[in-house]
Amino acid sequence: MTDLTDLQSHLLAAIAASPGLDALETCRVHALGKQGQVTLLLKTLGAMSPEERLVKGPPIQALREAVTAAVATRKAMLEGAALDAKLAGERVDMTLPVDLPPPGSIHPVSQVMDELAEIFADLGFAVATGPEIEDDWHNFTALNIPETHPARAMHDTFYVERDGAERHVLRTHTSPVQIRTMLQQKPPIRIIAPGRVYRSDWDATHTPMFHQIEGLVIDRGITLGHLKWTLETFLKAFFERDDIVLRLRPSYFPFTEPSAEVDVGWTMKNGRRTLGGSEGWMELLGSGMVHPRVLTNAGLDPAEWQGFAFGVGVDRLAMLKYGMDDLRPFFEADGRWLKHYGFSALDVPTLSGGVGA
Ligand code: 2U9
Repeated sequence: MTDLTDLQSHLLAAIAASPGLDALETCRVHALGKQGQVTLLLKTLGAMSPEERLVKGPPIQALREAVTAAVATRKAMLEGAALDAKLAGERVDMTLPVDLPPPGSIHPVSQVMDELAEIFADLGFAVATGPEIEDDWHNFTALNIPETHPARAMHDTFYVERDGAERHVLRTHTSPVQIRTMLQQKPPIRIIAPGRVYRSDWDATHTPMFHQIEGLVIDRGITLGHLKWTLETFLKAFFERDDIVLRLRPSYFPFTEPSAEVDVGWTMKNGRRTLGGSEGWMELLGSGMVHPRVLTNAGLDPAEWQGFAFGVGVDRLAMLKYGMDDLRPFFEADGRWLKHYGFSALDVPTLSGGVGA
């Protein structure tokens, strides 16, 4: 009996001290395996007389049960500890910063639009928007381009046909936004109208959809001088150079009178044409004083109110500022091009920090 008690203490101590599941299995085999110490004791029962077995059997069975229970308890404990260690190792620290760079970037057109909005906000201009599907009156007629006017041919228009409905167009310029603003708001008005416009044209310098920004100022006593100062101030801020020189050339647009095309001077620097100075000229904007008939169409008396307007391609501004020579990749959604020319979402243009990224 004392032998059995000693054996049980010895086995239970070894089981309780086994450091891992492998060591525990070794203990179990030593005690309960085919040649195990407890198994060999159980085998001795077969050779005993019934009387002797009645006396010696229960303590041996009790030993077997105690060892089996101790193995199960220790096993559950070791498995629980192993699971806890695994979970602790796999825990994700949500407070750690992600070290991958964000996969996207800001398209140059969006960046330039933001820069323009920032520059014109500083000059007191609000941003106005309007529909991209326009009716004929807002896109053409109100802007002094009636049905028979040859200027309609200047715009290769996409027409939108709808059964029974008045003919609509994909706006060919953002000018209808200014018409809508003048009809809704009393002067003085100072707005820019940025957005998508559509013309049926497709080559290295023309895409069927492109981006424009137009500006409109309506007030009393507005002159070409105000127009030139505004454009000069805007272009100096946009190209971040003080030596920007403008040249206004007489031109024709149906919605402005007089009309002027605006050239910007450039100089040769390291074999490249660089904006600034006046060695040569490149055409950049269209502009003029709002035509009296356009003012009348928008419900304003031209004897009281005058205004200037201008228009410029945003894609062209982006190409000039950021050195791209082909317009088509702007619209091809090529990740490599965007990676090269795109901007960080965190580089928000500000006048104090310089609008350019
Ligand atoms: C109203 C009155 C006048 C907007 C103007 C231009 C001249 C012009 C072109 C530049 C390059 C379009 O993107 S482009 O092809 N724009 O030349 N735009 S004046 O004049 C207006 C607009 C609205 C009510």
